[in-house]
Amino acid sequence: MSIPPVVVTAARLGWRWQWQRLMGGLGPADGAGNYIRPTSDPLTPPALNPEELLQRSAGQRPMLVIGRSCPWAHRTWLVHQLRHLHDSVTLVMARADHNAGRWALTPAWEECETLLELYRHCGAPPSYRATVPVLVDPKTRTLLGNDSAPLVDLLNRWPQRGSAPELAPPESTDKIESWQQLLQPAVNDGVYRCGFARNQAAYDRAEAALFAALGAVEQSLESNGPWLCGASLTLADVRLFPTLIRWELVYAPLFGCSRRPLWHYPNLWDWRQRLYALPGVADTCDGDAWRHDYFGALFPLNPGGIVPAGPNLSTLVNSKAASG
Ligand SMILES: N[C@@H](CCC(=O)N[C@@H](CS)C(=O)NCC(=O)O)C(=O)O
Repeated sequence: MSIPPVVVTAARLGWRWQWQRLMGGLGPADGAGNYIRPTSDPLTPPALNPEELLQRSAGQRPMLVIGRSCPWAHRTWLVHQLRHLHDSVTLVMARADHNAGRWALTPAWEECETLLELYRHCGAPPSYRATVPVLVDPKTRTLLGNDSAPLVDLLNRWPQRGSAPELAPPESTDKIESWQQLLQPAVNDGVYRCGFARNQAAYDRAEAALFAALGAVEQSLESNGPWLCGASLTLADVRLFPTLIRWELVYAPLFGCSRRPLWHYPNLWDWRQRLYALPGVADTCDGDAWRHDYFGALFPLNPGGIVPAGPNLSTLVNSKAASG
């Protein structure tokens, strides 16, 4: 027996109403349906420098709390790896607890079993969002910063033993900043603006800005590569990589970033392979964790909870781009 059209229409309207409410749980939107990333007051003093911080904590190592699937945390993890900070900054991996919708700490730190408890323990105001990445001074129990863009800059200046690449050489500072101004809203946040858009027009705006920015990156790499700022790897590359390495696994299938596959951008494709091949970078990439956390946790985008089986990251980073 077929369902009467009026029942189908009512069910659709009811689901749509419910969906808008569920999407509100993922993040706020403006009146036109554009996703607006929630912000918290910055924790970081404006002129934070490693020497001052080390002095404050009597030389005790700070703790960098990250989560495997979070692209913002991934940026800080990359700098930790590339700058060989293993002996100077302790890395703590939080686990995404899908049912509770929060980050869990296993083992607990100072009896804090969740990131939220850690934030409160370190004096964050009750309304403060507990996000990764966060840099913590365990000696004074204070939060030193929880915004990935300035945190990578701070970690790049953190004293370490031995040689490591300088990711923000003075001659590239302006270029790094101008990439940040373009890519943070259009690409890093842009994929979320596509995925969390509340209507078609909001999605269309975000999607157009996203692919225009990818086009600009492709052109720049072609004329001035092999890295975003020219001859050497910088923080601009580090900030972009976590978004593009998740592309085929989560952003294209789940957030609708699928107008053109990345292999249609041969310079971008090679850039991603090159960065992935740098020592320590592959260790920061866990495709299974990304898939499980995104498809498992973002209920309004994937109510059935089914996690796709592929693609396998290794097949992507080891294959050639299409020509043309
Ligand atoms: N401003 C932050 C954003 C970090 C962020 O949104 N992290 C997400 C994970 S990808 C988070 O921890 N969300 C938890 C929440 O909002 O409660 C940055 O760039 O570091």
